This record gives sequence, C-alpha cells and structure tokens, in this order.
Amino acid sequence: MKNYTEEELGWNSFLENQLSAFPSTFVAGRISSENKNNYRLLLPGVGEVMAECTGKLLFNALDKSELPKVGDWVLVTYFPDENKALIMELLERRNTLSRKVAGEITEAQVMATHVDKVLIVQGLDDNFNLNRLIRSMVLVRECGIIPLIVLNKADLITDMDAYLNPIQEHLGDVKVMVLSALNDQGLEPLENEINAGETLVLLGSSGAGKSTLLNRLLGEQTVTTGAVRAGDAKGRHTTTRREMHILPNGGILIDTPGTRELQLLSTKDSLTETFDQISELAYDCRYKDCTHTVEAGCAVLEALDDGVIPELAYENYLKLRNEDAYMESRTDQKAFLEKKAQDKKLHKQIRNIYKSRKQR
Ligand SMILES: Nc1nc2c(ncn2[C@@H]2O[C@H](COP(=O)(O)OP(=O)(O)OP(=O)(O)O)[C@@H](O)[C@H]2O)c(=O)[nH]1
Ligand SMILES: [Mg+2]
Ligand SMILES: [Zn+2]
Repeated sequence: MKNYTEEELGWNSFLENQLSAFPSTFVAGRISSENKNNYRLLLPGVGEVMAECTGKLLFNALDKSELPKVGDWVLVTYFPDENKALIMELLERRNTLSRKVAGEITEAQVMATHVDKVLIVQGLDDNFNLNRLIRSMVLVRECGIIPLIVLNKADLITDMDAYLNPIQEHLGDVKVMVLSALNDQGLEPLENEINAGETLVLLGSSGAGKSTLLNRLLGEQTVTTGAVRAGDAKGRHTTTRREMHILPNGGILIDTPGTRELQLLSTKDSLTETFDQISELAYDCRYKDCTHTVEAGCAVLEALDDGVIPELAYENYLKLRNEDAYMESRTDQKAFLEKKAQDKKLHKQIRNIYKSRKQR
C-alpha cells in the first residue's frame, strides 16, 4: 500500500486550525472505510492502518452520525508495533454528504464527509432516470456540495440529444459529462474536474458503472464490478461498502454501494412532472412575474392547496430555483454565507406559506 502525504489525502487549513485544541501526541489520519467499529485509516507518512474508536468516543456520540465515517479526519494514537490506531477525536467536518432516513425522528445518514464534488452516475441503459437525477442533484446541493452528472455507457446509444435535452431543461447549468467507462471514451473532461487533494464521491444506483469508472481512473482493475441483469439493466449490488481510493494523478474518490440509498428524498411523485406542471400552471397566475410564493391569484399555490402538487415536490422546486446564483460562486465565502442566509429565509418562507394557506 502506497504511503501518502497529508495534502494528497486532502488535508487543509480548516483542519490544521483545529489541531491546537488537542494534545500534540495525537496524529491525524483519514478514514478510508468503515465496518461497524472497525476502520481502515490512511495515516500520512505511514500508510493504511486498522483503527478503532475509544470507548469514550463511542459513549459520547449522541447518534451514529457523530461517529467516524468514510472521509472523516480523526486524531489517533498510533501503535507502530501492531500497525494499529486508537481513534481519540473526530475533527470537525467541513461538510457531509448525507440523506435523511425516515424513522421516529428524522436522522441524517452520513454517506461521506469532507466532500468537494459528487459524481452522480447513471448508465445510458435502463438505468437512466431523470427524476432520480434531479432528486440526487437536489440532495447534493442541499449538502452544499457541487454535483457533476456523469452519463456512463455512452457506447450503448446513438441519440444523445434525447437524453441531454430534458436534462438541460430541468437542471440548468450543472455540468454533464457523457462517457463510456468501458471503452475509455470521453474521460478527459471528467479527469479535468478532479484536482489533487480533492474528494469526490461516486453516487448512483447499482449497475450504473461507478466501480468500472473508478477502475478506469485508477488505471488498474482494483475494484470488483458486476454485470447487470439482462432484462432491466438492474445491478446486483456488487460494491458492498463505501471505500476511499487515491487516484494516481491526485484526487480522492469514494466508491459507494448502489443500494436503495438512492431513494434520496422520499417522494413518490414524479418531480419532473411537477416541474412541467408548475410551468404550465404559471400561465394562469394573475401576475406575469409571479414567484408562486405569496401572490394572490397564484395558480401554483392554489394547486398546492388542492393537493394537486405534492408539498415535497413544491419545496424541491423552490430549492432548485434558489440554487442557480449560488453554485456559480460557491468557492467564495461571502456567497456561501449569503446562500446560508437565503436558505434559512427560504425555509421560513416555506413554513409561512403553509401556515397562511392553512389558515384560510
Ligand atoms: N456498455 C457498457 N457497460 C458498462 C460501462 N461501464 C460499466 N459497464 C458495465 O455495467 C455493469 C455494472 O458495472 P459496475 O461498475 O459494477 O456498477 P456499479 O455502479 O459499481 O454497481 P454497484 O457496485 O452494484 O453499485 C458491469 O457489467 C460493467 O461492465 C460502459 O461504459 N458501457
Ligand atoms: Mg460498484
Ligand atoms: Zn404563481
């Protein structure tokens, strides 16, 4: 196993600044995979070591999301003789890629942490699904992370526009890359998106070709891949756990299992349909420049009242609309804070819309 530097593993000043609060005997490492309380850790200057949490860390965690996850930076005590480490502290996360899991209380399930970009992968066979694409994108953006869309298996189709046109229509200015992981075709634009020290997550349902793509970027057959079913192109859940890999040209890629994890926001309704529906209804709004939030005579709000448009779909519509300006200047701290403030305002607005509609 190759041994990496801190920078190659994604270390930055945000992490460096946290160190002064802890004993200098602790060393920092990054979680590369997780299996219950057994972790694999990449330790700069050392390589891969097995690690476990201290009892204190386990005890103090309020829920599972406060325990180390793939992508996390932790502080450990390292025992070179056994090549093992004890995880003492979890460093603060810059962000988390997480989804909400339904339960008694809504708990966030953390898929990965300290993430720069998420590659939303779909195969251009029966795997392709525009609604799922939109939901994935909403989720990634809600986490404050840049989504990039990867349409894989380009070797299987001829009419690309049939896919690209609706995507462009619904997703606006998100980057879409069309490629074939199998034929090594169209990989360059993607490789240009992956900078040294950046962390990317492969997200997509089983069979989309995430692991095949990872192998291609690694330049070798490191990860197991599996054929899809003949009838419906459904995958067989070949990858079973999230795992971090370091690419030869720099860049850190986290492969994930394509499970039902991909039912990201639990709406049964077709989001695309809702988008179309809203633009159509908008013709009947009293004001031409109606924002469909507070206006009298708004046909969209009326449809919401009547239950014609599901609440969740309406919220996603508002969120997606809110994203455009922000994504352009995401690297800029001021824009980031403005976006946070805007999000807060939007949530409040959504609550108020519901409140005022229910009172009538
Ligand atoms: N035709 C074609 N097939 C591909 C391409 N990329 C991957 N595949 C095939 O798709 C199948 C699934 O690929 P995997 O890489 O295992 O898919 P995955 O997304 O990792 O699936 P899980 O690990 O189950 O989540 C395999 O048979 C691959 O050979 C491609 O570009 N073109
Ligand atoms: Mg896989
Ligand atoms: Zn309106």
